[in-house]
Amino acid sequence: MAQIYVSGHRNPDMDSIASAIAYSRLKNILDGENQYVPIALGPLNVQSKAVLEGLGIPSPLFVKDVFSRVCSVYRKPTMVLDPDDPVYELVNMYNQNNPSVVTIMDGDEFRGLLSIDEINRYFLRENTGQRPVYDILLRNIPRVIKGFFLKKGGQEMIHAAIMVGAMDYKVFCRRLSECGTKPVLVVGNRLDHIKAALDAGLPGLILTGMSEDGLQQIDLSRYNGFVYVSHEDTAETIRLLRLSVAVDTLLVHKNTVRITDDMLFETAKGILAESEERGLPVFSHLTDEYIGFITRRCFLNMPRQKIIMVDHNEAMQSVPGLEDAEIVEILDHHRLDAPKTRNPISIIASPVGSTCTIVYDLYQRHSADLDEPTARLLLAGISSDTVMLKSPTATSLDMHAVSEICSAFSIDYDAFCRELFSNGSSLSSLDPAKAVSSDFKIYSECAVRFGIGQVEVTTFSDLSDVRDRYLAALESLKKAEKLEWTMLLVTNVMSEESMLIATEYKKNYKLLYEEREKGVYYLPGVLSRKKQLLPEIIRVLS
Ligand SMILES: [Mn+2]
Repeated sequence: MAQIYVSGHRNPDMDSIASAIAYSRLKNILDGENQYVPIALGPLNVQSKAVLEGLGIPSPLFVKDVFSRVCSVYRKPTMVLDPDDPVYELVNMYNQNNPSVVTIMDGDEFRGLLSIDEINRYFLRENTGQRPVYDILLRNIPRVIKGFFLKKGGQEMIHAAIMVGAMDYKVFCRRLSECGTKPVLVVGNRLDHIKAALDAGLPGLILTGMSEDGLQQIDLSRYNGFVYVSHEDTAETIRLLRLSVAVDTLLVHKNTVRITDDMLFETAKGILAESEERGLPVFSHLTDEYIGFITRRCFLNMPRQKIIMVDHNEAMQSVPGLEDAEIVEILDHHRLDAPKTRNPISIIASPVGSTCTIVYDLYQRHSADLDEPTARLLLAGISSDTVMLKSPTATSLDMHAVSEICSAFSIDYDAFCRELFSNGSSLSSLDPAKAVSSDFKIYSECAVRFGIGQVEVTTFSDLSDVRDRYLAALESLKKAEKLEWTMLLVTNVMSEESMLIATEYKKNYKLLYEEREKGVYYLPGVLSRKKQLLPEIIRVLS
């Protein structure tokens, strides 16, 4: 079951929030195979918050971006060994499961990753010319070689070479005396050799093919090393002894870049490509704990977050990381400037007053059950986007949806709108920075990047007093977003007209509107940013 995000635009307004929630609900009714989750790309505006609270509908999930990250591709460790475990077990894991890497954990502490490369290196190291020396961990011997300890000396770990006592007694004694570091001796039922080895103080003896009688005759009273009785023959005993070495000795610690689960897919892929390792460990960016590893196989396909765009279709107004995501559907009432998609998708775009009208229409078309909270939510979205159906963007379809919802749930539309716009305020009651940015849209036209915010008020009376503060807020937003022009459409929902506060734009231009004072224009009858203001701005730019 895939999780599919249903997302409105950045700086979400009532229509974006309402259509994302209501459309997710419809999709979940129609499609049981996937899970549709409404998301918000920023904090809700006052109106949306009040409507959701009033209807008892939870706020959408806040999502910062949809970049693909390591967290969706790393692999949890299933093959784990303790640093003391014998190489024998590691080799068995490879024979049975051929894992890409095996994790070495000392309790909760991450020690390293081992791959077939380290096993190869271990056996190659044995053939570098000199007699190899091993770290023999005594407690591993019975785990690997069938047999028992006749005596355990004081040392748990012995650093020694391995020697076989198969030669003639005299040759053997000479060899022993010539040895630099004393070896661990593997020897059969040869009592003279055994006695010489005990006297020479070798660190340990492994006896093969011993008779009961022979064992009785060995005097260990003055010997401090270990004696192990193997049930295997000499060749097999030596082979297994080399495999009893702890995996810890195979770990070579290098300073590699730390991979965390929040790292971007492409970044981690690049690091792994540069590295000579088969796998790199992954740590939680929150707790710093080891959580798994990445291998090259993790990066064959980038997992893409599936997303339905509602109430917008332009990448610039959409969730950051959209380029990593898979757009599966678009539901919108704006001009079309959608990103290229990889697969065929469904687009429902219609020049109606609100995306919620399209969602309402889809509920009708699918005869899906529309419950009262969702119906009221759609009504709020339509009324907000069309300014109570007064905006020139409002169509007969919007009006039809409103009248059907109102009659189905006996809603007094005037009272509904009065409550919906009761948060409408005056400019001086708002924080300029917030008012300018809360419903702010960025456009790119004629190679000019500019942005227009919109705010609804119930009076213009205080505009002159606060003009400078709003212009300053627009200037800093212009800088922060690296734009060439920023403006705020201040819409009076009562008198159905707007004022535009605009920063200076470099070229000589002349807006069709009357400039009432420096940077403030009067826009009679203008309620819609996209349908009325935007065409005029584009005209000026082109
Ligand atoms: Mn809309």
